[in-house]
Amino acid sequence: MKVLLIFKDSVAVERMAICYISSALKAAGNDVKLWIMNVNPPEKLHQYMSEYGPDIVGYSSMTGEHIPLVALNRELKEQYDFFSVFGGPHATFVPQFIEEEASVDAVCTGEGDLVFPELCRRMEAGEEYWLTPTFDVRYEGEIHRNLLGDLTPTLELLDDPDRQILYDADPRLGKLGTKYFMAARGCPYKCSYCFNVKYNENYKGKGKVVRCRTPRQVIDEIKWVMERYPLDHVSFLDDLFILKPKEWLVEFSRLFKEEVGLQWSCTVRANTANLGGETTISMLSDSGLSWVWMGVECGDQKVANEILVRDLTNNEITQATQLLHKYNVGTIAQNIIGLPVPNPVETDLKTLDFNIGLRPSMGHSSILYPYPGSPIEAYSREHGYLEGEPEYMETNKRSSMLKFSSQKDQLRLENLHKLFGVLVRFPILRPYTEFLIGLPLTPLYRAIFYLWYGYCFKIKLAKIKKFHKEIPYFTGLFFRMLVKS
Ligand code: B12
Ligand code: SF4
Repeated sequence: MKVLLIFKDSVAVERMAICYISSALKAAGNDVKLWIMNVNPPEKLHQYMSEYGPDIVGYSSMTGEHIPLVALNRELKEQYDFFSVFGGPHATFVPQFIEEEASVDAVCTGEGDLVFPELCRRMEAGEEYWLTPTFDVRYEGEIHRNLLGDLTPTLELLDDPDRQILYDADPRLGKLGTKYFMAARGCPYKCSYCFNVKYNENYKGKGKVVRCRTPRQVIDEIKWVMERYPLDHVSFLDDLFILKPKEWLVEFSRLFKEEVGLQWSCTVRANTANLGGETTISMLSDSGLSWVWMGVECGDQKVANEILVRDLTNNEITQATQLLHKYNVGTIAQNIIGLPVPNPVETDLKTLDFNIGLRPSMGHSSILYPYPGSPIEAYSREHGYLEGEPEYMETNKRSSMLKFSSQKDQLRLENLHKLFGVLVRFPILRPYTEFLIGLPLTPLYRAIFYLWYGYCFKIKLAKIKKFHKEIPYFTGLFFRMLVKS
């Protein structure tokens, strides 16, 4: 089968879904090509479609991105004959969008590595492809909803992700000094704003939640990249990197230090960092761990535990931060503002103050987006903060979609989000915060937000050697993000 994969915009981060899907399809004998919307002019896609003539076009999409991708699919369907499949988080959590969109032939409602090649095989063999597990398929005017297949039992089974297809489709991505990897999938925690709660519910009884690749596989993947592309910093996208068994971390640290020898970063949860204790953090630091993403989320402990279901105390977060800093591991404190509470800005200012006290290497905040299927979506609806069918934007870095009692709060929290990192870094500005966030200067603050973000990542934390060469790429991204809705 000839399969054309399409996604919207890499935003400087590897789309691992594309790499895994591509390698699985190729291993099963399919021909696979990739089109990234932001990389090429749209008119070229028509030439590409005519020349390549794909049997299947597969779109990978998060919520928000699905809007331009569905529009593109509609347009392509008018001119070409192919089978269209949507996968990724939007298809997983809102599979019913197939009902509203007649141009969509199938949606993949979970992991695609094993089932997408099976769908292709059945189509090619003339078998009942509309009954393929995990897919909802439109066939002869009817939508067949099939049960989820099992989770891939272990990631060791999967072929190395096909990174080449990504770097060929977007050569500038291949030239960036930071590259992203994934050593494991899954997280058992129940944070109410995270996709994992619903995901684990959907897959209950269908396999292990947390699955790892072996340290050897991960190191070989990194070395494959090092031999072909510039690489200064290795960043892990795992939901919770530090969740791995101690022996996995020991083996990985040894191999990483001996065979890679670069700086790396990953995700931790404050209590897990504590549980790993001094020996783990000191070992990881010695292997090159230079900074971590750590969820702080909300400085109001009651809101953090009752609404965000964090199951952590502020004290644990403080101890974890101190432990990491003691071993020279920097921290990016991740926070969520604009929560469904009666006094959102007051709560957010508590979060700001807690962050100022923590003194992380970078304070970062996101505006709460109650993604479909997440417990916080249900909570927001039940408590009158979310109504109707909200239009999800492609990025949650812009404004809140919750309904607050005061219009002024919308502006204030949008502005606080933009200035959050700068305020954490320069506490001298704290007394002026309420004044600054009340000013109608959001476009300026938005520019400050992205510049600060870029500076912290590229210069302060990741220490990219040839950053000057990346400036044109990030300038383009900066303007794309400014206008993104
Ligand atoms: C890395 C990452 C990013 C990266 C790369 C994006 C990506 N999708 O890969 C970046 C930094 C760009 C990113 C950005 C955002 N992200 Co993000 N991100 C992740 C993260 C941590 C890992 C993604 C990943 O590689 N997963 C591993 C792969 C293998 O799994 P997968 O993507 O689900 O793909 C499997 C299936 O879905 C399916 N599949 C996928 N595509 C296709 C296509 C076809 C045709 C088929 C058949 C199957 C299929 O098969 C794949 C293999 O099994 C996930 C959480 C997670 N663990 O998934 C959040 C996640 C995807 N992100 C999320 C969000 C909300 C965002 C942002 C919108 C947040 C923001 N701050 O604005 C932005 C969007 C930015 C923008 N567009 O401007 C949400 C999405 C929720 C939703 N309903 O869409 C997630 C689920 C986390 C969460 N908060 O719950 N993100
Ligand atoms: S710890 Fe992180 S990955 Fe796990 S459920 Fe909570 S937010 Fe999601």
